[in-house]
Amino acid sequence: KLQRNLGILDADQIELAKGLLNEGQSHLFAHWPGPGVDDEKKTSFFNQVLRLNAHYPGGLTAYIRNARHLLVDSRSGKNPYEGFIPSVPSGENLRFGDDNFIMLEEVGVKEARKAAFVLVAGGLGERLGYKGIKVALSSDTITGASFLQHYIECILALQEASLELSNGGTIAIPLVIMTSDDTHMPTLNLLKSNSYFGMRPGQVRLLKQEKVACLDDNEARIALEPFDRYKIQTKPHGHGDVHALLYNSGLLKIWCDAGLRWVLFFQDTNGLLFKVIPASLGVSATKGYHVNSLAVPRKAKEAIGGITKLTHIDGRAMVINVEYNQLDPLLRATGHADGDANCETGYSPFPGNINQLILEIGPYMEELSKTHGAIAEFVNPKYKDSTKTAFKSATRLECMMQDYPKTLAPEARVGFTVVDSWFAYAPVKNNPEDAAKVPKGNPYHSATSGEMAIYRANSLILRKAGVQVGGPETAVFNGQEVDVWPRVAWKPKWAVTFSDVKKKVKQGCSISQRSTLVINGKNIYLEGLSLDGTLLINSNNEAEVKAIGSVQNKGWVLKPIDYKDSSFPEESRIRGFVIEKIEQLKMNYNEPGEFSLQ
Ligand code: UGB
Repeated sequence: KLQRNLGILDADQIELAKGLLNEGQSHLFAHWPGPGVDDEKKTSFFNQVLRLNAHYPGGLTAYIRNARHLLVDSRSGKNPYEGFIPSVPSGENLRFGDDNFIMLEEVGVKEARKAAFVLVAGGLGERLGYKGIKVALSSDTITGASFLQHYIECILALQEASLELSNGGTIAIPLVIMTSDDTHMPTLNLLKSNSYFGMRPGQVRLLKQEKVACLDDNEARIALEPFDRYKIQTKPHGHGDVHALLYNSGLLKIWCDAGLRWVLFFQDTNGLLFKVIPASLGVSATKGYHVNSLAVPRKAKEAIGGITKLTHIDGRAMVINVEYNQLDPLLRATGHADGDANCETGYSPFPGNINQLILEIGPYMEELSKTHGAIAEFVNPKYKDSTKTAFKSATRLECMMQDYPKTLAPEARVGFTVVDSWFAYAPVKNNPEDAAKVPKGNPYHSATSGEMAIYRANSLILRKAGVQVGGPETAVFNGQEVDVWPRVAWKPKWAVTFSDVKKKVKQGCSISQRSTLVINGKNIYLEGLSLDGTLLINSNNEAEVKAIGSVQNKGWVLKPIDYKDSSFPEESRIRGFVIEKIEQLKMNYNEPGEFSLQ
Protein backbone atom coordinates (compact mmCIF):
# COMPACT_ATOMS: atom_id res chain seq x y z
CA LYS A 1 0.00 0.00 0.00
CA LEU A 2 2.79 2.33 0.92
CA GLN A 3 4.73 1.53 -2.24
CA ARG A 4 1.73 2.53 -4.30
CA ASN A 5 1.21 5.66 -2.24
CA LEU A 6 4.81 6.67 -2.48
CA GLY A 7 4.27 7.24 -6.17
CA ILE A 8 3.91 10.91 -5.26
CA LEU A 9 7.46 11.03 -3.90
CA ASP A 10 10.83 11.25 -5.63
CA ALA A 11 13.62 8.69 -5.29
CA ASP A 12 15.35 10.40 -2.32
CA GLN A 13 12.11 10.70 -0.47
CA ILE A 14 11.34 7.05 -1.06
CA GLU A 15 14.77 6.15 0.37
CA LEU A 16 14.03 8.29 3.41
CA ALA A 17 10.64 6.63 3.84
CA LYS A 18 12.29 3.21 3.66
CA GLY A 19 14.81 4.33 6.28
CA LEU A 20 11.96 5.36 8.56
CA LEU A 21 10.22 2.02 8.06
CA ASN A 22 13.45 0.23 8.95
CA GLU A 23 13.58 2.26 12.15
CA GLY A 24 10.14 1.09 13.24
CA GLN A 25 8.17 4.14 12.07
CA SER A 26 5.50 2.39 9.97
CA HIS A 27 2.77 4.01 12.11
CA LEU A 28 3.57 7.29 10.34
CA PHE A 29 2.01 5.89 7.18
CA ALA A 30 -0.38 3.25 8.54
CA HIS A 31 -3.41 5.55 8.30
CA TRP A 32 -2.67 6.70 4.73
CA PRO A 33 -5.60 6.14 2.37
CA GLY A 34 -4.97 4.87 -1.17
CA PRO A 35 -3.35 6.92 -3.92
CA GLY A 36 -5.21 10.00 -5.09
CA VAL A 37 -6.65 10.69 -1.63
CA ASP A 38 -5.04 13.40 0.56
CA ASP A 39 -2.08 13.72 -1.83
CA GLU A 40 -1.51 17.34 -0.89
CA LYS A 41 -1.39 16.48 2.78
CA LYS A 42 0.98 13.62 2.09
CA THR A 43 3.31 15.95 0.19
CA SER A 44 3.22 18.50 2.97
CA PHE A 45 3.91 15.72 5.49
CA PHE A 46 6.94 14.65 3.50
CA ASN A 47 8.20 18.20 3.22
CA GLN A 48 8.21 18.32 7.00
CA VAL A 49 10.02 14.95 7.14
CA LEU A 50 12.65 16.31 4.77
CA ARG A 51 13.15 19.42 6.89
CA LEU A 52 13.50 17.40 10.07
CA ASN A 53 15.91 15.08 8.29
CA ALA A 54 18.05 17.91 6.92
CA HIS A 55 18.40 19.78 10.21
CA TYR A 56 19.74 16.97 12.33
CA PRO A 57 23.35 15.81 11.91
CA GLY A 58 23.01 12.32 10.39
CA GLY A 59 19.32 12.85 9.63
CA LEU A 60 16.19 11.37 11.17
CA THR A 61 17.62 7.86 11.28
CA ALA A 62 20.44 9.08 13.53
CA TYR A 63 17.94 11.03 15.63
CA ILE A 64 15.78 7.94 16.20
CA ARG A 65 18.77 5.75 17.03
CA ASN A 66 20.24 8.29 19.45
CA ALA A 67 16.82 8.67 21.04
CA ARG A 68 16.40 4.92 21.49
CA HIS A 69 19.74 4.69 23.36
CA LEU A 70 18.97 7.66 25.56
CA LEU A 71 15.45 6.38 26.30
CA VAL A 72 16.85 3.00 27.39
CA ASP A 73 19.29 4.80 29.73
CA SER A 74 16.55 7.04 31.06
CA ARG A 75 14.21 4.11 31.70
CA SER A 76 16.88 2.13 33.53
CA GLY A 77 17.68 5.24 35.61
CA LYS A 78 21.30 5.21 34.37
CA ASN A 79 23.38 7.90 36.03
CA PRO A 80 24.72 10.09 33.17
CA TYR A 81 27.76 10.72 35.36
CA GLU A 82 28.50 7.05 36.02
CA GLY A 83 32.04 6.65 37.31
CA PHE A 84 32.58 10.39 37.87
CA ILE A 85 33.25 11.93 41.28
CA PRO A 86 32.17 15.58 41.63
CA SER A 87 34.30 18.15 43.40
CA VAL A 88 34.44 21.93 43.63
CA PRO A 89 36.69 23.40 40.92
CA SER A 90 38.80 26.49 41.40
CA GLY A 91 38.40 29.43 39.04
CA GLU A 92 39.18 33.09 38.66
CA ASN A 93 37.34 35.34 41.15
CA LEU A 94 36.58 38.93 40.24
CA ARG A 95 35.68 41.73 42.65
CA PHE A 96 33.98 44.67 41.02
CA GLY A 97 36.07 47.81 40.98
CA ASP A 98 39.35 46.58 42.48
CA ASP A 99 42.69 47.15 40.70
CA ASN A 100 42.68 43.71 39.09
CA PHE A 101 39.14 44.28 37.80
CA ILE A 102 40.04 47.65 36.35
CA MET A 103 43.13 46.21 34.67
CA LEU A 104 41.09 43.33 33.19
CA GLU A 105 38.41 45.73 31.95
CA GLU A 106 41.03 47.65 30.03
CA VAL A 107 42.37 44.46 28.46
CA GLY A 108 38.81 43.38 27.65
CA VAL A 109 37.90 46.65 25.96
CA LYS A 110 41.00 46.36 23.77
CA GLU A 111 40.10 42.75 22.90
CA ALA A 112 36.50 43.65 22.08
CA ARG A 113 37.53 44.74 18.60
CA LYS A 114 38.31 41.06 17.98
CA ALA A 115 35.02 39.76 19.36
CA ALA A 116 31.74 38.52 17.93
CA PHE A 117 28.60 38.17 20.04
CA VAL A 118 26.01 35.41 19.83
CA LEU A 119 22.67 35.84 21.56
CA VAL A 120 20.59 32.68 22.02
CA ALA A 121 17.01 33.85 21.83
CA GLY A 122 15.00 30.93 20.52
CA GLY A 123 13.12 30.31 23.76
CA LEU A 124 9.65 31.65 24.43
CA GLY A 125 8.91 33.05 27.87
CA GLU A 126 6.60 30.20 28.89
CA ARG A 127 7.98 30.09 32.44
CA LEU A 128 7.72 33.86 32.59
CA GLY A 129 4.06 33.93 31.61
CA TYR A 130 4.72 36.51 28.90
CA LYS A 131 3.35 36.02 25.41
CA GLY A 132 5.78 38.12 23.42
CA ILE A 133 9.46 37.52 22.76
CA LYS A 134 11.56 38.11 25.85
CA VAL A 135 14.14 40.31 24.12
CA ALA A 136 11.35 42.83 23.44
CA LEU A 137 10.69 43.30 27.16
CA SER A 138 12.10 46.46 28.73
CA SER A 139 15.12 45.70 30.83
CA ASP A 140 14.12 48.64 33.05
CA THR A 141 11.04 50.81 33.08
CA ILE A 142 12.73 54.20 33.48
CA THR A 143 14.54 54.11 30.12
CA GLY A 144 12.05 51.70 28.53
CA ALA A 145 14.87 50.15 26.46
CA SER A 146 14.17 46.55 25.48
CA PHE A 147 16.73 43.87 26.29
CA LEU A 148 17.62 43.72 22.60
CA GLN A 149 18.11 47.48 22.39
CA HIS A 150 20.18 47.42 25.55
CA TYR A 151 22.38 44.57 24.31
CA ILE A 152 22.95 46.24 20.95
CA GLU A 153 23.74 49.58 22.57
CA CYS A 154 26.22 47.83 24.88
CA ILE A 155 27.96 46.18 21.92
CA LEU A 156 28.08 49.48 20.03
CA ALA A 157 29.49 51.29 23.07
CA LEU A 158 32.12 48.59 23.48
CA GLN A 159 32.91 48.88 19.79
CA GLU A 160 33.45 52.61 20.10
CA ALA A 161 35.54 52.29 23.26
CA SER A 162 37.67 49.60 21.64
CA LEU A 163 38.16 51.73 18.57
CA GLU A 164 39.31 54.64 20.72
CA LEU A 165 41.98 52.42 22.26
CA SER A 166 43.23 51.14 18.92
CA ASN A 167 45.06 52.97 16.20
CA GLY A 168 42.10 54.05 14.14
CA GLY A 169 40.43 51.91 11.51
CA THR A 170 36.86 50.74 11.69
CA ILE A 171 35.23 48.00 13.65
CA ALA A 172 31.79 46.51 13.36
CA ILE A 173 31.45 43.90 16.08
CA PRO A 174 29.21 41.16 14.62
CA LEU A 175 26.06 40.08 16.44
CA VAL A 176 24.36 36.77 15.69
CA ILE A 177 20.94 36.08 17.14
CA MET A 178 19.72 32.50 17.28
CA THR A 179 15.97 32.50 16.84
CA SER A 180 13.37 29.75 16.47
CA ASP A 181 10.03 29.47 14.70
CA ASP A 182 8.52 31.00 17.84
CA THR A 183 10.79 34.04 17.92
CA HIS A 184 12.19 34.62 14.44
CA MET A 185 9.67 37.00 12.85
CA PRO A 186 9.01 39.08 15.98
CA THR A 187 12.77 39.47 16.51
CA LEU A 188 13.32 40.51 12.91
CA ASN A 189 10.39 42.94 13.09
CA LEU A 190 11.68 44.43 16.32
CA LEU A 191 15.06 45.06 14.70
CA LYS A 192 13.66 46.42 11.45
CA SER A 193 11.14 48.72 13.05
CA ASN A 194 13.89 50.23 15.21
CA SER A 195 16.56 50.60 12.51
CA TYR A 196 18.56 47.79 14.15
CA PHE A 197 18.96 50.01 17.22
CA GLY A 198 21.88 51.76 15.57
CA MET A 199 23.72 48.73 14.20
CA ARG A 200 24.28 48.39 10.49
CA PRO A 201 21.79 45.81 9.20
CA GLY A 202 24.69 43.70 7.87
CA GLN A 203 26.24 43.64 11.33
CA VAL A 204 23.36 41.56 12.71
CA ARG A 205 22.64 38.08 11.44
CA LEU A 206 19.71 35.90 12.50
CA LEU A 207 20.14 32.12 12.47
CA LYS A 208 16.96 30.16 13.01
CA GLN A 209 17.10 26.88 14.88
CA GLU A 210 14.66 24.15 13.85
CA LYS A 211 12.59 22.08 16.20
CA VAL A 212 13.02 18.31 16.43
CA ALA A 213 10.50 15.48 16.20
CA CYS A 214 8.67 14.44 19.33
CA LEU A 215 8.64 10.81 20.41
CA ASP A 216 5.69 8.86 21.72
CA ASP A 217 7.32 5.94 23.49
CA ASN A 218 10.47 4.14 24.60
CA GLU A 219 10.88 2.73 21.07
CA ALA A 220 11.34 6.32 19.84
CA ARG A 221 8.26 6.18 17.64
CA ILE A 222 7.76 9.63 16.14
CA ALA A 223 4.67 11.41 17.47
CA LEU A 224 1.98 12.75 15.15
CA GLU A 225 -0.17 15.72 16.04
CA PRO A 226 -3.36 14.39 17.69
CA PHE A 227 -5.60 16.47 15.42
CA ASP A 228 -3.57 16.30 12.23
CA ARG A 229 -2.22 12.88 11.34
CA TYR A 230 -0.19 14.38 8.50
CA LYS A 231 1.90 16.47 10.82
CA ILE A 232 4.71 15.44 13.15
CA GLN A 233 4.73 16.97 16.61
CA THR A 234 7.86 19.03 17.19
CA LYS A 235 9.53 20.77 20.12
CA PRO A 236 12.68 22.86 20.60
CA HIS A 237 15.95 20.98 20.72
CA GLY A 238 17.55 23.44 23.16
CA HIS A 239 20.15 26.20 23.09
CA GLY A 240 22.90 23.70 22.23
CA ASP A 241 21.79 24.04 18.58
CA VAL A 242 23.75 27.26 18.41
CA HIS A 243 27.04 25.47 17.78
CA ALA A 244 25.82 23.47 14.75
CA LEU A 245 24.08 26.56 13.36
CA LEU A 246 27.25 28.63 13.63
CA TYR A 247 29.29 25.85 12.09
CA ASN A 248 26.91 25.46 9.15
CA SER A 249 26.60 29.22 8.61
CA GLY A 250 30.26 29.55 7.65
CA LEU A 251 30.50 32.63 9.85
CA LEU A 252 33.29 31.30 12.04
CA LYS A 253 35.63 31.08 9.07
CA ILE A 254 34.68 34.60 7.96
CA TRP A 255 35.33 35.92 11.45
CA CYS A 256 38.60 34.06 11.76
CA ASP A 257 39.78 35.37 8.38
CA ALA A 258 38.86 38.88 9.50
CA GLY A 259 41.19 38.50 12.50
CA LEU A 260 38.55 37.99 15.18
CA ARG A 261 39.58 35.96 18.20
CA TRP A 262 36.59 35.57 20.51
CA VAL A 263 32.97 34.46 20.35
CA LEU A 264 30.82 35.49 23.30
CA PHE A 265 27.54 33.62 23.86
CA PHE A 266 24.83 35.13 26.02
CA GLN A 267 21.15 34.72 26.97
CA ASP A 268 18.01 36.71 26.36
CA THR A 269 17.17 38.54 29.60
CA ASN A 270 20.15 39.47 31.73
CA GLY A 271 20.23 43.25 32.06
CA LEU A 272 23.46 43.22 34.09
CA LEU A 273 25.56 41.06 31.83
CA PHE A 274 27.53 43.75 30.03
CA LYS A 275 28.84 45.13 33.31
CA VAL A 276 31.04 42.07 33.48
CA ILE A 277 31.80 41.50 29.81
CA PRO A 278 34.93 43.67 29.53
CA ALA A 279 36.61 42.18 32.62
CA SER A 280 35.72 38.59 31.74
CA LEU A 281 37.00 39.04 28.20
CA GLY A 282 40.13 40.38 29.89
CA VAL A 283 40.32 37.13 31.89
CA SER A 284 40.07 35.03 28.70
CA ALA A 285 42.83 37.04 27.06
CA THR A 286 45.23 37.11 30.01
CA LYS A 287 44.71 33.47 30.98
CA GLY A 288 44.61 32.21 27.39
CA TYR A 289 41.37 30.32 28.03
CA HIS A 290 39.88 28.43 25.09
CA VAL A 291 36.65 28.28 27.07
CA ASN A 292 35.70 30.69 29.83
CA SER A 293 32.27 30.32 31.47
CA LEU A 294 30.96 32.95 33.78
CA ALA A 295 29.54 31.89 37.09
CA VAL A 296 28.03 33.45 40.20
CA PRO A 297 27.72 32.22 43.78
CA ARG A 298 24.80 29.80 43.68
CA LYS A 299 22.15 29.11 46.30
CA ALA A 300 21.43 25.40 46.73
CA LYS A 301 18.43 24.31 44.61
CA GLU A 302 18.59 27.54 42.58
CA ALA A 303 17.50 26.78 39.00
CA ILE A 304 20.93 27.40 37.52
CA GLY A 305 23.47 24.70 36.78
CA GLY A 306 26.54 24.14 38.98
CA ILE A 307 30.08 24.37 37.60
CA THR A 308 31.62 21.12 38.75
CA LYS A 309 34.89 19.29 38.42
CA LEU A 310 34.16 15.70 37.40
CA THR A 311 36.96 13.18 37.87
CA HIS A 312 36.43 9.72 36.44
CA ILE A 313 37.76 6.64 38.20
CA ASP A 314 39.90 6.06 35.09
CA GLY A 315 41.64 9.42 35.68
CA ARG A 316 39.81 11.62 33.12
CA ALA A 317 38.73 14.98 34.48
CA MET A 318 36.69 17.91 33.18
CA VAL A 319 35.17 21.11 34.49
CA ILE A 320 31.60 21.28 33.25
CA ASN A 321 28.13 22.54 34.07
CA VAL A 322 25.98 19.97 35.86
CA GLU A 323 22.39 21.03 35.27
CA TYR A 324 20.34 22.02 38.30
CA ASN A 325 18.09 18.94 38.19
CA GLN A 326 21.10 16.60 38.04
CA LEU A 327 23.37 18.11 40.66
CA ASP A 328 21.41 16.87 43.66
CA PRO A 329 21.17 13.20 42.51
CA LEU A 330 24.83 13.23 41.47
CA LEU A 331 25.94 14.49 44.89
CA ARG A 332 23.72 12.04 46.76
CA ALA A 333 25.02 9.15 44.64
CA THR A 334 28.62 10.04 45.47
CA GLY A 335 28.49 10.19 49.24
CA HIS A 336 27.08 13.69 49.89
CA ALA A 337 24.07 12.75 52.01
CA ASP A 338 22.59 16.29 51.94
CA GLY A 339 22.75 16.54 48.15
CA ASP A 340 22.54 20.05 46.73
CA ALA A 341 22.96 22.00 50.00
CA ASN A 342 24.44 25.32 51.07
CA CYS A 343 27.78 25.26 52.86
CA GLU A 344 28.98 27.53 55.70
CA THR A 345 29.09 30.52 53.32
CA GLY A 346 25.31 30.28 52.89
CA TYR A 347 25.82 29.27 49.24
CA SER A 348 26.28 26.01 47.39
CA PRO A 349 30.02 25.29 47.09
CA PHE A 350 29.45 24.85 43.33
CA PRO A 351 29.48 28.15 41.40
CA GLY A 352 26.29 28.78 39.41
CA ASN A 353 26.51 28.71 35.63
CA ILE A 354 25.03 31.82 33.99
CA ASN A 355 25.53 30.49 30.49
CA GLN A 356 27.78 33.28 29.39
CA LEU A 357 30.54 31.56 27.46
CA ILE A 358 33.62 33.09 25.91
CA LEU A 359 35.26 30.82 23.36
CA GLU A 360 38.49 31.42 21.49
CA ILE A 361 37.61 31.14 17.81
CA GLY A 362 40.67 29.15 16.60
CA PRO A 363 40.31 26.16 18.96
CA TYR A 364 36.50 26.41 18.67
CA MET A 365 36.63 26.06 14.88
CA GLU A 366 39.06 23.19 15.16
CA GLU A 367 36.72 21.33 17.51
CA LEU A 368 33.66 22.01 15.36
CA SER A 369 35.44 20.72 12.29
CA LYS A 370 35.45 17.35 14.12
CA THR A 371 31.99 17.44 15.70
CA HIS A 372 30.18 19.68 13.16
CA GLY A 373 28.64 21.35 16.17
CA ALA A 374 26.89 18.26 17.52
CA ILE A 375 26.45 18.54 21.28
CA ALA A 376 25.80 15.78 23.81
CA GLU A 377 22.05 15.25 24.06
CA PHE A 378 19.70 14.15 26.79
CA VAL A 379 16.08 13.13 27.10
CA ASN A 380 13.75 13.95 29.92
CA PRO A 381 10.45 12.07 29.47
CA LYS A 382 7.66 12.53 31.99
CA TYR A 383 6.55 8.93 32.65
CA LYS A 384 2.93 8.01 33.42
CA ASP A 385 3.95 5.73 36.30
CA SER A 386 6.87 3.94 37.91
CA THR A 387 6.90 1.18 35.25
CA LYS A 388 8.27 3.86 32.93
CA THR A 389 6.52 2.22 29.98
CA ALA A 390 4.44 5.20 28.83
CA PHE A 391 4.88 8.98 28.71
CA LYS A 392 2.41 11.60 29.93
CA SER A 393 3.13 13.56 26.76
CA ALA A 394 5.49 13.19 23.83
CA THR A 395 9.16 13.87 24.58
CA ARG A 396 12.20 14.81 22.47
CA LEU A 397 15.98 14.99 22.60
CA GLU A 398 17.51 18.21 23.92
CA CYS A 399 20.96 19.75 24.08
CA MET A 400 22.58 22.66 25.93
CA MET A 401 25.16 25.14 24.69
CA GLN A 402 27.24 24.88 27.88
CA ASP A 403 27.88 21.17 27.16
CA TYR A 404 30.28 22.19 24.39
CA PRO A 405 33.43 21.40 26.49
CA LYS A 406 32.31 17.78 26.99
CA THR A 407 34.01 16.64 23.77
CA LEU A 408 37.23 18.63 24.28
CA ALA A 409 40.61 16.96 24.71
CA PRO A 410 42.06 17.08 28.26
CA GLU A 411 44.70 19.64 27.23
CA ALA A 412 42.06 22.21 26.21
CA ARG A 413 42.28 25.32 28.38
CA VAL A 414 38.86 25.36 30.04
CA GLY A 415 38.38 27.88 32.82
CA PHE A 416 35.67 29.80 34.55
CA THR A 417 35.28 33.17 36.18
CA VAL A 418 33.19 33.76 39.30
CA VAL A 419 31.65 37.17 39.76
CA ASP A 420 29.20 38.51 42.33
CA SER A 421 25.59 38.30 41.14
CA TRP A 422 24.83 41.91 42.04
CA PHE A 423 26.63 43.23 38.99
CA ALA A 424 26.47 40.26 36.65
CA TYR A 425 23.31 38.20 36.79
CA ALA A 426 19.64 39.10 37.08
CA PRO A 427 17.68 37.01 34.56
CA VAL A 428 13.96 37.45 33.94
CA LYS A 429 12.60 33.91 33.80
CA ASN A 430 9.91 33.22 36.40
CA ASN A 431 6.28 34.29 36.47
CA PRO A 432 5.00 36.14 39.56
CA GLU A 433 3.36 33.09 41.15
CA ASP A 434 6.42 30.85 40.81
CA ALA A 435 8.76 33.66 41.86
CA ALA A 436 6.76 34.28 45.03
CA LYS A 437 7.21 30.60 45.92
CA VAL A 438 11.03 30.72 45.65
CA PRO A 439 12.54 29.78 49.06
CA LYS A 440 13.38 32.85 51.15
CA GLY A 441 16.87 34.13 50.44
CA ASN A 442 17.05 32.58 46.94
CA PRO A 443 16.83 34.91 43.94
CA TYR A 444 13.39 35.29 42.33
CA HIS A 445 14.65 35.57 38.73
CA SER A 446 11.47 37.49 37.90
CA ALA A 447 10.69 40.67 35.98
CA THR A 448 10.46 42.43 39.36
CA SER A 449 13.82 41.25 40.68
CA GLY A 450 15.50 41.70 37.28
CA GLU A 451 14.63 45.37 37.17
CA MET A 452 15.39 46.04 40.84
CA ALA A 453 18.80 44.40 40.36
CA ILE A 454 19.66 46.93 37.67
CA TYR A 455 18.87 49.86 39.97
CA ARG A 456 20.81 48.25 42.81
CA ALA A 457 23.85 47.59 40.62
CA ASN A 458 23.88 51.11 39.20
CA SER A 459 23.44 52.62 42.68
CA LEU A 460 26.24 50.49 44.13
CA ILE A 461 28.55 51.32 41.24
CA LEU A 462 27.92 55.04 41.76
CA ARG A 463 28.58 54.55 45.47
CA LYS A 464 31.89 52.88 44.67
CA ALA A 465 32.69 55.84 42.44
CA GLY A 466 32.18 58.17 45.40
CA VAL A 467 28.55 59.27 45.06
CA GLN A 468 26.53 59.37 48.26
CA VAL A 469 23.59 57.12 47.37
CA GLY A 470 20.60 56.66 49.68
CA GLY A 471 18.74 53.43 50.32
CA PRO A 472 17.66 50.82 49.95
CA GLU A 473 14.07 50.50 51.19
CA THR A 474 12.12 47.28 51.21
CA ALA A 475 8.95 46.87 49.15
CA VAL A 476 6.72 44.00 48.10
CA PHE A 477 5.63 43.62 44.45
CA ASN A 478 3.74 40.55 43.24
CA GLY A 479 4.36 38.87 46.59
CA GLN A 480 8.14 39.30 46.30
CA GLU A 481 10.06 41.28 48.88
CA VAL A 482 12.72 43.35 47.14
CA ASP A 483 15.21 46.08 47.96
CA VAL A 484 14.36 49.29 46.16
CA TRP A 485 17.38 51.48 45.45
CA PRO A 486 17.28 54.84 43.71
CA ARG A 487 16.16 54.21 40.16
CA VAL A 488 19.38 54.95 38.28
CA ALA A 489 20.12 54.02 34.69
CA TRP A 490 22.57 55.18 32.08
CA LYS A 491 22.92 54.48 28.40
CA PRO A 492 25.85 52.14 27.67
CA LYS A 493 27.67 54.87 25.73
CA TRP A 494 27.99 56.85 28.99
CA ALA A 495 30.11 54.17 30.64
CA VAL A 496 31.43 50.87 29.35
CA THR A 497 33.74 50.27 32.32
CA PHE A 498 34.01 51.25 35.96
CA SER A 499 36.84 53.61 35.02
CA ASP A 500 34.40 55.45 32.73
CA VAL A 501 31.95 55.89 35.61
CA LYS A 502 34.70 57.19 37.88
CA LYS A 503 35.78 59.70 35.24
CA LYS A 504 32.26 61.02 34.84
CA VAL A 505 31.11 61.52 38.41
CA LYS A 506 33.07 64.23 40.13
CA GLN A 507 33.12 65.18 43.76
CA GLY A 508 30.22 65.92 46.04
CA CYS A 509 27.33 64.12 44.30
CA SER A 510 24.39 62.70 46.22
CA ILE A 511 21.22 60.88 45.24
CA SER A 512 18.36 60.18 47.65
CA GLN A 513 16.54 56.85 47.85
CA ARG A 514 13.35 58.20 46.25
CA SER A 515 15.22 59.58 43.24
CA THR A 516 15.28 58.60 39.58
CA LEU A 517 18.22 59.46 37.36
CA VAL A 518 18.58 58.69 33.64
CA ILE A 519 21.80 59.65 31.89
CA ASN A 520 21.65 59.60 28.12
CA GLY A 521 24.76 60.95 26.41
CA LYS A 522 28.39 59.99 26.15
CA ASN A 523 30.06 63.09 27.56
CA ILE A 524 27.91 63.97 30.54
CA TYR A 525 29.84 64.77 33.71
CA LEU A 526 28.13 65.10 37.08
CA GLU A 527 29.66 67.50 39.56
CA GLY A 528 28.26 68.48 42.93
CA LEU A 529 24.89 67.05 41.89
CA SER A 530 22.41 66.78 44.73
CA LEU A 531 19.36 64.88 43.50
CA ASP A 532 16.12 64.38 45.40
CA GLY A 533 13.49 63.72 42.75
CA THR A 534 13.74 62.85 39.07
CA LEU A 535 16.39 64.09 36.66
CA LEU A 536 16.66 63.08 33.02
CA ILE A 537 19.78 64.33 31.24
CA ASN A 538 20.19 64.03 27.49
CA SER A 539 22.99 65.32 25.38
CA ASN A 540 23.98 64.64 21.85
CA ASN A 541 27.04 62.46 21.69
CA GLU A 542 29.64 65.09 21.08
CA ALA A 543 28.59 67.81 23.49
CA GLU A 544 30.71 67.69 26.64
CA VAL A 545 28.32 68.67 29.37
CA LYS A 546 29.00 69.33 33.01
CA ALA A 547 25.81 69.24 35.10
CA ILE A 548 26.14 70.94 38.48
CA GLY A 549 23.77 71.77 41.31
CA SER A 550 20.73 70.53 43.21
CA VAL A 551 17.52 69.14 41.87
CA GLN A 552 14.46 68.66 44.01
CA ASN A 553 11.02 67.74 42.73
CA LYS A 554 8.17 65.33 43.43
CA GLY A 555 9.80 62.79 41.14
CA TRP A 556 8.55 59.41 39.94
CA VAL A 557 6.89 56.91 42.24
CA LEU A 558 6.66 53.11 41.99
CA LYS A 559 3.01 52.17 42.33
CA PRO A 560 2.25 48.50 43.13
CA ILE A 561 -0.29 46.75 40.90
CA ASP A 562 -1.81 43.28 41.04
CA TYR A 563 -0.49 41.00 38.33
CA LYS A 564 -4.01 39.61 37.89
CA ASP A 565 -5.36 43.07 37.03
CA SER A 566 -5.79 42.80 33.27
CA SER A 567 -6.41 46.53 32.89
CA PHE A 568 -2.60 46.85 32.89
CA PRO A 569 -0.42 45.58 30.04
CA GLU A 570 1.19 42.19 30.57
CA GLU A 571 4.64 43.78 30.62
CA SER A 572 3.69 45.82 33.73
CA ARG A 573 1.75 43.03 35.38
CA ILE A 574 4.73 40.66 35.44
CA ARG A 575 6.70 43.39 37.24
CA GLY A 576 3.97 44.16 39.77
CA PHE A 577 4.37 47.93 39.55
CA VAL A 578 4.00 50.91 37.28
CA ILE A 579 5.82 54.23 37.47
CA GLU A 580 3.76 57.29 38.24
CA LYS A 581 5.56 60.22 36.68
CA ILE A 582 4.58 63.08 38.98
CA GLU A 583 7.33 65.61 38.33
CA GLN A 584 10.77 65.63 36.74
CA LEU A 585 13.51 67.89 35.46
CA LYS A 586 14.47 67.07 31.89
CA MET A 587 17.60 68.69 30.48
CA ASN A 588 18.52 68.41 26.80
CA TYR A 589 21.96 69.68 25.89
CA ASN A 590 23.12 70.14 22.33
CA GLU A 591 26.04 72.46 23.05
CA PRO A 592 29.04 71.72 25.20
CA GLY A 593 29.42 73.66 28.43
CA GLU A 594 28.91 73.88 32.18
CA PHE A 595 25.28 74.01 33.16
CA SER A 596 23.68 74.72 36.46
CA LEU A 597 20.68 72.51 37.19
CA GLN A 598 18.97 74.99 39.56
N1 UGB B 1 17.01 29.08 24.17
C1 UGB B 1 17.15 28.95 22.80
O1 UGB B 1 17.70 29.83 22.13
N2 UGB B 1 16.65 27.83 22.22
C2 UGB B 1 16.06 26.83 22.91
O2 UGB B 1 15.65 25.83 22.30
C3 UGB B 1 15.93 26.98 24.30
C4 UGB B 1 16.41 28.12 24.91
P1 UGB B 1 16.27 29.25 29.54
P2 UGB B 1 17.50 27.09 30.98
O3 UGB B 1 21.69 31.05 33.22
O4 UGB B 1 19.86 31.06 34.28
C5 UGB B 1 20.01 27.73 31.29
O5 UGB B 1 15.07 28.42 29.30
O6 UGB B 1 17.80 26.31 29.73
C6 UGB B 1 17.59 30.27 24.81
C7 UGB B 1 21.19 26.84 31.64
O7 UGB B 1 20.93 25.57 31.05
O8 UGB B 1 16.10 30.65 30.01
O9 UGB B 1 16.48 26.60 31.92
C8 UGB B 1 16.59 31.10 25.56
O10 UGB B 1 15.94 32.00 24.70
C9 UGB B 1 21.38 26.75 33.14
O11 UGB B 1 22.54 25.98 33.43
O12 UGB B 1 17.27 28.60 30.58
O13 UGB B 1 18.83 27.21 31.84
C10 UGB B 1 17.48 31.75 26.61
O14 UGB B 1 18.11 32.90 26.10
C11 UGB B 1 21.52 28.12 33.75
O15 UGB B 1 22.76 28.59 33.44
C12 UGB B 1 18.55 30.69 26.88
O16 UGB B 1 18.53 29.81 25.77
C13 UGB B 1 20.43 29.04 33.27
O17 UGB B 1 20.25 29.02 31.84
C14 UGB B 1 18.36 29.92 28.18
O18 UGB B 1 17.09 29.29 28.20
C15 UGB B 1 20.69 30.49 33.63
